[in-house]
Amino acid sequence: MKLPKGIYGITGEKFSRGRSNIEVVEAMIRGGVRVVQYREKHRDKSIREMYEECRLIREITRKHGVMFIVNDFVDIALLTDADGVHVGQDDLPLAEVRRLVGRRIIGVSTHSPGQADAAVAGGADYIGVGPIFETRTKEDVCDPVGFEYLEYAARKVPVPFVAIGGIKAHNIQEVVSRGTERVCMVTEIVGAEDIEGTVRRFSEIMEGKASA
Ligand code: TZP
Ligand code: MG
Repeated sequence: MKLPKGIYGITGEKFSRGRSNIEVVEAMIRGGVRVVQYREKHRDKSIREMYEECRLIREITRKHGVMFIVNDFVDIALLTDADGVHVGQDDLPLAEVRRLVGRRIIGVSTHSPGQADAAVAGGADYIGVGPIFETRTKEDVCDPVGFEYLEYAARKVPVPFVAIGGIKAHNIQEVVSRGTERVCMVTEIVGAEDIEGTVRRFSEIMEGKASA
């Protein structure tokens, strides 16, 4: 299974204006996302709650043929039969994650060409590239990586990559024009009043059917 092109949907309940992760996922799918990542950094949410949410999201995504990826929690990914997991540079080492998940998809967040090369050599199925712009959505985020790294990813990285971090309506075109086929936005989508319409519009921009 290969990471689909287009908008990569990701949860972020803290930014979703009181709507649950489940409601947000349903709206994103109606808007046309082909992949959903469960990302939950709430310290007040129990593992049990996250597991139950993932079970539901797995059911919903499966019904619609949408890929489902779990951030950080390899155990929850396996128990809910997710299609894959996403890990950062400070999470479990890629080789160990591979031992646990077998043939499932592994995505790795990267912030430099060196990290991209290491992730590819280590068997990552796709990489995250970012933050492209400044963002306050993620705690302890590094400085923006700049277009140079984005262009490196577009030209040299042999696995799919998804651009992330501070991407909005006013700058998505700039990201797409540098060879990006997959884009992830957290606040711009989960915080939108009309999530479904927003995803549809960004998908059209990515397909070149609309301009921002
Ligand atoms: N990884 C790098 S930046 C980021 C993550 C999870 C947050 C992106 O959020 P936003 O709201 O799209 O800037
Ligand atoms: Mg992580």
